[in-house]
Amino acid sequence: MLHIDILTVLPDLLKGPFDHSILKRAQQKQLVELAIHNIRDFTTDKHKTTDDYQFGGGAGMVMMIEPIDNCLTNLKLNRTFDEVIYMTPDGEKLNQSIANQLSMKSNIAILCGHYKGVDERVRKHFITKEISIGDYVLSGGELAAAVLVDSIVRLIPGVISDETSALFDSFQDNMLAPPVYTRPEIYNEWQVPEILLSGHFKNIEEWRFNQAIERTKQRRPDLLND
Ligand code: 6GU
Repeated sequence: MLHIDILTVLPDLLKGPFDHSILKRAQQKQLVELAIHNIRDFTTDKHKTTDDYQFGGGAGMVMMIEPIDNCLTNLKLNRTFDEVIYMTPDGEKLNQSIANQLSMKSNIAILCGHYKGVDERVRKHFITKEISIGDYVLSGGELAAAVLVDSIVRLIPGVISDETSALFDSFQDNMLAPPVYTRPEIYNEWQVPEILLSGHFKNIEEWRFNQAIERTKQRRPDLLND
């Protein structure tokens, strides 16, 4: 079973996303174990300080190394991490391939950055992988970590009830997914494509494949070149 430890100064921000729908059921079915840890619990001073002014001056607080070291050291008593990931806008950009690889690991730790960032020595000595979720800046790594965890967990066999459905996701073959329709067949004179009602499974598959290629060509030609 995949076990994911998340280190954050804002644990409440992360509880919501993991407590609904697919992520909730995956935990109930014991296909994944998610544990959120408050870095503040691993401080040793009476003010429970997790960040401080940066050396050399400049605006913005920096997350201190000691509470993070204490938290990781404590977690390492129980497990050996395959990856210790730091969520940061200057990390490697998340894609389906990274999610696929991480879904096959056993133990992952995810450190959420906040404020101005984290003391560089944390990155140098504790972090094995740095991930960004795109070229824009978030206030902290928590929402990014929720995105990463969702992308990983839904790939674990058994998490999605229809076993094959994750295989047909957009990006899974470097291709976008084809359009989908449901009832009613006609709404405001807008018809569902005839072929989807035909019952010819082979023709439907072919139509979906062609639609996927067309959509990818139109919207994300860069994917076809990879
Ligand atoms: Cl991982 N963190 C923050 N703070 N901003 C981001 C990000 C991560 N990925 C994209 N923007």
